[in-house]
Amino acid sequence: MNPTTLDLFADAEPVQQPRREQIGEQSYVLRGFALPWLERLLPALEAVLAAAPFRQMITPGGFTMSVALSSCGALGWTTDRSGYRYTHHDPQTGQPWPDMPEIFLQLAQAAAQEAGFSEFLPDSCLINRYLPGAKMSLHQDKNECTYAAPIVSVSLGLPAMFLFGGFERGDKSQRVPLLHGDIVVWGGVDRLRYHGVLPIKEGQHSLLGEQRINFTFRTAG
Ligand code: MD3
Ligand code: FE
Repeated sequence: MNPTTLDLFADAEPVQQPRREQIGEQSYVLRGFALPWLERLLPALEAVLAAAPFRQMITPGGFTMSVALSSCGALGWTTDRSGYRYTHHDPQTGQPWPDMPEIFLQLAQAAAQEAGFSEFLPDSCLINRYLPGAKMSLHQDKNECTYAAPIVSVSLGLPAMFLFGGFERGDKSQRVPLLHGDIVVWGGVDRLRYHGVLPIKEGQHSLLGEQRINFTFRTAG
């Protein structure tokens, strides 16, 4: 055979995306990072949701959020007519939010480490559920007591188009597709960037059906 026509890649795998994409000075997408954890993550999620079911909350402006929420950990993010805040108790049950499962904490810390944040100790995990059509408008996360800690977000189920903006509402946003198993870590100088999620498109995910679930780990207290 003529060595110049030898196809070295004839039976190789297709080229993979880099495992870690940098989307900001201190922001990284870790593609597929959560996939090996799912077998342990999903049963823990079921247990949290049995104690604190998804519910739609009302914004201070009187609108019902399209995203349904739950939380685990010492603090849970809530909103009602009187404002956005973190609480120790689930306003719907009057009970403390469910403990953060050990496997949630381990995953969040492993992801933070991968992005250069080695001391991450989240006390809150907000669980967002998006059905097709649900969205999250451009906003900043400003209810936490410290901005020194990063935020870790885990995407499961249907894909989403994440908007990663600047420091003012009107700044241009970059669009970042987030797929099942992707984790994003934001910290440092990127912590107060505006961000949002475009309306989720109709679809069926093989494991989670017609929904997207996002975990957002934060140090809130
Ligand atoms: C980027 N959730 O719950 S991931 C939220 O996919 C929220 O459910 C989205 O925004 C979701 O507040 C986006 C989380 C996220 C959180 C904080 C950020 C992304 C961020 C702070 C700065 C930049
Ligand atoms: Fe946010």
